[in-house]
Amino acid sequence: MKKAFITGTTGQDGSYLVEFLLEKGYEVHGLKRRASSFNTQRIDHLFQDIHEEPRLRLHYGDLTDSSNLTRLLSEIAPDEIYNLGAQSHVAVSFEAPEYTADVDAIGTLRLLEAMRFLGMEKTCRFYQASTSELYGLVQETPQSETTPFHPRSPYGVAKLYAYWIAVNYREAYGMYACNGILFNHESPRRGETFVTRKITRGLANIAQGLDDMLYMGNIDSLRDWGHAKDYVRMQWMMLQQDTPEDFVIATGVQHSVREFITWAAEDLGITLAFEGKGVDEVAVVERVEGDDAPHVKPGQVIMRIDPRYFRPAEVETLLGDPSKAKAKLGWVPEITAREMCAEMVEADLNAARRHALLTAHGYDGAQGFHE
Ligand code: NDP
Ligand code: GDR
Repeated sequence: MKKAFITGTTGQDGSYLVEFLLEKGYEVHGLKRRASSFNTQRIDHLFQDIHEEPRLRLHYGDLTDSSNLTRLLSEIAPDEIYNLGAQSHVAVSFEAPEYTADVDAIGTLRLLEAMRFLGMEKTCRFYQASTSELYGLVQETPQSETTPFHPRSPYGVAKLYAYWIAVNYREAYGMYACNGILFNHESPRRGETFVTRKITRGLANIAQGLDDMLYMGNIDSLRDWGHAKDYVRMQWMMLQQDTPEDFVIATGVQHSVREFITWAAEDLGITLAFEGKGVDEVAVVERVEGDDAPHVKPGQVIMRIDPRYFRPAEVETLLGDPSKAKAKLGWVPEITAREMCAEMVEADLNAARRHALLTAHGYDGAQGFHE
């Protein structure tokens, strides 16, 4: 039985990767941060009784803690390491640049050094969660494995270090280390403050009368969105090759944030019109059909721009070229961005309905719901 060690197990990708590897028959060890409240919601459905030789085991730890990482690797002796753990929010990285660098850049070094210290260079394979944010101010379109990097945030810069240190350890010590340069990928498990989830959750709440306005940043921004489920499959495939290589993972199709808002509204039976320009742009309801949005009326403004969500330096456009992954690994994404949006809206609408029902019956205990 192969053993995998995953950092970021409790995040979006970690949760799908754990599911995927358990199905493949792996013994999976996940790093979990100590938190003052439960932080394992995304993997709770995978828990196995610790008294019955579970194939999923969680270990307390942190990417800022070298001795913890070294001890865990020594005890577990994994065949594969997936380094998905990160302070992954681009806007937050401007607020906490030093922490972001510590976790995202030096955290990667700590893992690679632990592998070297333990003599695991030839026995363990390493996957680094690299990102399209490396391209930042894009030098060519679409972006491929050979496009020059120009990161635009402390997050992007930290991930640039992580990218190169993985390449360096591959070249210097012959390690099987590779980078997946993944473009944005989403799902119903996406963190609530990333743009797609903010939109699907925000509009579902408005539809159910739990909120009345969605405040957005730069809705002209263009992204290449895929589904996290498709992308974790690729993370595993990258570690099963004869030689380690870096791959771009993307759909090759680009949409704007405004388009995503339009789709999510459509999935709730709401037709929107965008009026005004710049910070004065608003989304006005033109028509409402079906019974998913009983609290929304024609003429109502349900989205405004709030400059607080603008970033000090923005990545305006990203479009990936996944040709290498297609040619060498036979990988093609199965879920389109439009289909993914519908899945996310459905999940958020179900959650909003449950909360609306509880609230209507006097249970105002939908804690954290309006945060
Ligand atoms: P999430 O933000 O959903 O998950 C991040 C994970 O990292 C969480 O499990 C989090 O723990 C953990 N983490 C944060 N800080 C630390 C730390 N100091 N020590 C240990 N673990 C930590 O991200 P995603 O699942 O979306 O992304 C996975 C990886 O892929 C990240 O590295 C991200 O930067 C990268 N990436 C993501 C893309 C995307 O579009 N989703 C695209 C390209 C790259 P906790 O749950 O306790 O917060
Ligand atoms: P990104 O994702 O920065 O690309 O990083 P995010 O969903 O946060 O933003 C995408 C684009 O939407 C614009 N935007 C807003 N973003 C947020 N979060 N909130 C808003 O209100 C809003 N309004 C407009 C942003 O300015 C941006 O242009 C994600 C993360 O998962 C990274 O970890 C990963 O590396 C990259 O994707 C690829």
